[in-house]
Amino acid sequence: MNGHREIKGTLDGTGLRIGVVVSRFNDLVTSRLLAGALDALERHGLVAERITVVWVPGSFEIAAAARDLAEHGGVDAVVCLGCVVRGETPHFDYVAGEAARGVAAVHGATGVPATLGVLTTETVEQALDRAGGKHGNKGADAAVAALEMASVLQQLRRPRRAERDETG
Ligand code: INI
Repeated sequence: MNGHREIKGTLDGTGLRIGVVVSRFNDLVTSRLLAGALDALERHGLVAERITVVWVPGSFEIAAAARDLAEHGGVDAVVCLGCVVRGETPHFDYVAGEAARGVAAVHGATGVPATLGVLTTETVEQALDRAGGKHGNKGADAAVAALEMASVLQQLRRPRRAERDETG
């Protein structure tokens, strides 16, 4: 069918500003998620000067920093990186749940999209597999998703051509 409006994000990071919030807890894993995210951003046209990296103590704190960065940091999207390992804490469900809920709420509160690169695994080994190991790098995936969402939202906020023509 023709004539419908279709919006697709590009992955072109040229001109965008991106924030990255990364948790120090399990930094063996999260430093690899960060490396993957930075590599992906730079491969998609972001220059280092347009990337802000914020370290926080643990995944529980990610959303608070992400929200402030979204509100005051002048960024087009925020990438959230952390690692919660079930075996390490009886608080797994709280920490992982609050991290995901908090990150999801960033866009509603600020209008800036935030993507979730917080691993939730049974073991550190499973996490390492997803931080540049045999299952890819979820930090890179979250970074690319942030570029796509920044582009989608930019397009949604641009008036449609017909509306622009009507209003001159
Ligand atoms: N934080 C994590 O990011 N991952 C974990 O696995 C974890 N464990 O196991 O407890 C963890 N805890 C710290 C938490 O995120 C907060 O920093 C802490 O509770 C202080 O608010």
